[in-house]
Amino acid sequence: MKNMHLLSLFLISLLPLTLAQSNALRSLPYYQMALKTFRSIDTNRNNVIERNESIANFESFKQNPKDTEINRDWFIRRVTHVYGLNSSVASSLYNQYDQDNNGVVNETDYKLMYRAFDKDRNERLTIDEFIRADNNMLIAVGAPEPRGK
Ligand SMILES: [Ca+2]
Ligand SMILES: [Ca+2]
Ligand SMILES: [Ca+2]
Repeated sequence: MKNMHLLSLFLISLLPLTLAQSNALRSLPYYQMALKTFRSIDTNRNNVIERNESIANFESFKQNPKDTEINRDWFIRRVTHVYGLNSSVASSLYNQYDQDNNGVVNETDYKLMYRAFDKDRNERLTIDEFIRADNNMLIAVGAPEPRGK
């Protein structure tokens, strides 16, 4: 009985923490944009990006199924169209995606990004992990803050 009481105290004390965290998350400048990206990658809708979903996202981003990389021009076209970023910001974003700095974005870069985003290394990218990391990337490339957030 005493343990039950301790458990409920524990759960109650967690609640405000969770709410505070999500408020902090929502106040990030690119929250809506990052959430939109997260939803598009999380195809099984379990609020976690698994490694295979990240790879599937890479596959779907390529111009042609046979390509082994996402070429820069194609990336810029997609990103300017979907997110309304200008082409120089989109090009900088391509450089961010190119984690091993070899000039092209391929599956290796997606694996490195997955590892970098997965702060607690549990092979699951939560909304929290993804949105924070995606925000840092958008801040790094100087993306204009979306209006009317
Ligand atoms: Ca998922
Ligand atoms: Ca690369
Ligand atoms: Ca994680």
